[in-house]
Amino acid sequence: MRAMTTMTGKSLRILGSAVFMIAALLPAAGIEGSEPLPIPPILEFESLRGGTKLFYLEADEGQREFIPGKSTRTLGYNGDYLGPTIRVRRGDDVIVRVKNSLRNPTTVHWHGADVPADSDGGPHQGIAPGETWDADFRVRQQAATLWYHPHFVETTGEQVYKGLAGLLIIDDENSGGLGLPMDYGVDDVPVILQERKFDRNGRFTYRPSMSDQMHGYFGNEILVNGAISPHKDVPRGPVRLRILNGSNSTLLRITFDGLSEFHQVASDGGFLERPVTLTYLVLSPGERAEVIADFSRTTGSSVVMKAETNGQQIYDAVEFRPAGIRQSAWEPPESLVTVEDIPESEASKTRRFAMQSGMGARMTINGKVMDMDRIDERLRLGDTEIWEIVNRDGMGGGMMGGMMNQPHSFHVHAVQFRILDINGRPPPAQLAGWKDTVLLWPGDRVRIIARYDSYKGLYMYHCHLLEHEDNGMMGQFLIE
Ligand SMILES: [Cu+2]
Repeated sequence: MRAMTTMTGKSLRILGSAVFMIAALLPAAGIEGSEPLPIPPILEFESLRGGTKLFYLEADEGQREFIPGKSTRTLGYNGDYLGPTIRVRRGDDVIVRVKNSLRNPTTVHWHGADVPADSDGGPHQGIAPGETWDADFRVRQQAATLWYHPHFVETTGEQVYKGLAGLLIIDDENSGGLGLPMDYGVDDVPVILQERKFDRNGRFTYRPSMSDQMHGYFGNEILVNGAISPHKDVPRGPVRLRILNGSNSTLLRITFDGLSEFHQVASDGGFLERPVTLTYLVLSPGERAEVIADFSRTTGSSVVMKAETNGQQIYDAVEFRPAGIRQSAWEPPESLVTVEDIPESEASKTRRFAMQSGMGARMTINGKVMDMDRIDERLRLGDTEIWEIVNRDGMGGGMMGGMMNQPHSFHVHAVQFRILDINGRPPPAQLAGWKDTVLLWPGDRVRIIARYDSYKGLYMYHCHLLEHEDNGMMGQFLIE
């Protein structure tokens, strides 16, 4: 609970981004006695004949002392908590060989990746305990910060919660030449944020009550790459942070105490057209953002990344300690990439998806809970479609919908999409690039457009609040 402020007050539980209070009226005190920010290692690979890169992942049980003197039972890939960073280039042929050493079935899903359906790692690619599964794909998409995590039926929340997640970073021919920091672990730093609940004995408790299943499982600490309030020594210059909200259901509003602004350069699926200057950043579960924090602009010895939750907690997530020669102020490049528009006129169809709490703790899309044996939507390979998503758990939803003011986070497999509009208005610049997950505040209506032109096969769309996903807020689409 150290370095955390708990706020209460029902009046704050109101709609939209106003659920986040203005963070950081506290002084930028350093975090005393903290451990260094762990950096997930880059996973080594074997080169096969023909150049295919073969990576090995093993999901296993472990334990870690997140809280000194208290041992926590965890799950991890190739280690006790989280997993290594898998780093590949556009054009690579990749096999990831996954061994399941857990006691339960699992899968590994490549969130945001353009991969064949049978390598997607969705609920149909279950790996039984003791078994091994190969994901086999060619990297065809642009540079981006993606991630991987389990996606088995109804146990995704628990397995991710206990530690199964890692980053998948894609480089391409453009990404090295943009003048962005790219020294991994030094000035190009992964930041995996996960709100977690520890009990008095330091154990992860994952026993969602009915209310937790409806609203999401929140916590009392935030882990950053698996550490509580760690610190990171950084150069006194621009530092790129690859931020993932890896929480189960917690929305995060991120600010920097000691830096009045920062620059977002990439969203879920890759670079934005040009850097966007921000004072805060909101990420729902599953979303990523790459930002440049320019530590040449701070005179102090410490900048604290604050993470404020929609459960009204404010955490000191990580303390950055700039050191060394002050570099000149970072000049954002005029442009990063060209983000090609998908014209609405190209769309052959508009589909509608209503996200809504159902009976009990069941969660629905278009009134249905997930059924492995039901195909919800059939698409034609090569088609462009507009999907209109509405969060009915808002004001004015009637008896069923109006009871809850519940955000949702809509994720589509197989594609990166563009947001056409949010409640009829064009998205803000930081949401105008490639996305695979979009936050819907209560009552929101969001239209997205995508080309379903990669592979035939069965893929998922779902709420990325994992308690909602596990309780049925998921559907299947077949590209044929
Ligand atoms: Cu949801």
